[in-house]
Amino acid sequence: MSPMSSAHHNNTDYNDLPNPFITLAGEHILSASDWLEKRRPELLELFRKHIYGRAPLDKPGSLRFSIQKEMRGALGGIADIQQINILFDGRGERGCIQLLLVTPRAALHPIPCFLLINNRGKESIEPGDIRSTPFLPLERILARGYAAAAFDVADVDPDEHDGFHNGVHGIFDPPDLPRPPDAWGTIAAWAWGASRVMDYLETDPRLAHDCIAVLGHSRGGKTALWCGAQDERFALAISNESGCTGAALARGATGETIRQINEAFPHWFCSAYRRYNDRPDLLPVDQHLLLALMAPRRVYVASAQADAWADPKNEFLACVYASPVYRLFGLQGLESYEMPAVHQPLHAGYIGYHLRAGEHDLTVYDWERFMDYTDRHWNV
Ligand code: GTR
Repeated sequence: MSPMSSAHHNNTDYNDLPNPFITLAGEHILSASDWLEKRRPELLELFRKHIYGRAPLDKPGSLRFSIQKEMRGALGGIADIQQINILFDGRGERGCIQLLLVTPRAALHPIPCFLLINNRGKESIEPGDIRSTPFLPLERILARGYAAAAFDVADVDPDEHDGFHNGVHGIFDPPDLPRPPDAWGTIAAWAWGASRVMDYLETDPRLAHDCIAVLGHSRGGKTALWCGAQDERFALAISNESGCTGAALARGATGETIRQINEAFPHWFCSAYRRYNDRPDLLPVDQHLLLALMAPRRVYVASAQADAWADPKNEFLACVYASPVYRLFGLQGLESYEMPAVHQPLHAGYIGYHLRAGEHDLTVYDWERFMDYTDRHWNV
């Protein structure tokens, strides 16, 4: 495929990217409705089967919510804070995701909301000692009229390779071994957890349910993209430096490779993904198609200049190669196929992008740009 002529790349690998518009059966997709009816479900299935694994259930029948804590006028008077327990049962065991929900007191309803997939430790989102941090700059978020929600990934599945006994794998997986090659990994479990949080957010009448973004950094960014791809209730998925098996194309990778990620984190993806350790060229998908699964909703990819491991160039190129899918919907994906300079965000299209100076991290700069983007497009 050659969706663009102006992106700078010399690597012929990119010419072999799977074409968004040709189905496995060789059928050409020519309309947005065909994309949604035929190609989108096929791609979701390919990502499940070969990369993230298959969640054994969607919303559990046992799902229920209980408000545990409420604090009004917190953070120096500007915020109302709630902690909500999201509870579910399976095989006799109970799971609980503790959701932190922080809303601005001064807001006009309905309030747009960012849901952060938190991978910085549960203590950082405890309502009792909540404070603004660069990773979750609550004061800036509230001052700009947004609500912030956050849950910790460990509530869904601890980030360790224990043979899939703890977390939601232990709660929901059939006990018989061996696990099938497409059994869900930890990233898929966290994405499932973010959807259960959305189940709750939808019930809060103060929130703008059509303006909820799912956002994560690094492993959390991979999760945000896989969650948003599947769960169409999210209007926007934001990937901050998600890199390998997040926003970055696997073909032609200059940062982390599939082999490196599978060896360092054997629990993140399904075991079938290991087949591609040294052969990304054999994958029936690549990560531009993960971004394209957000269409016609929005997606935002953020890279950092010194974060070579997350492969800014391939993160940007995934946005470039996802853009033709937006065009099929009559929408602009990226506004430009030239990689922008640092601190020159591309905000006009349905795919937002920025390159920040500095290292691998989620910073106030990143948050401010995400909110610039949603201010511009959400009419808030
Ligand atoms: C790294 C991993 C990356 C990224 C990162 C993070 O060690 O190789 O894929 O997920 O951790 O989550 O900070």
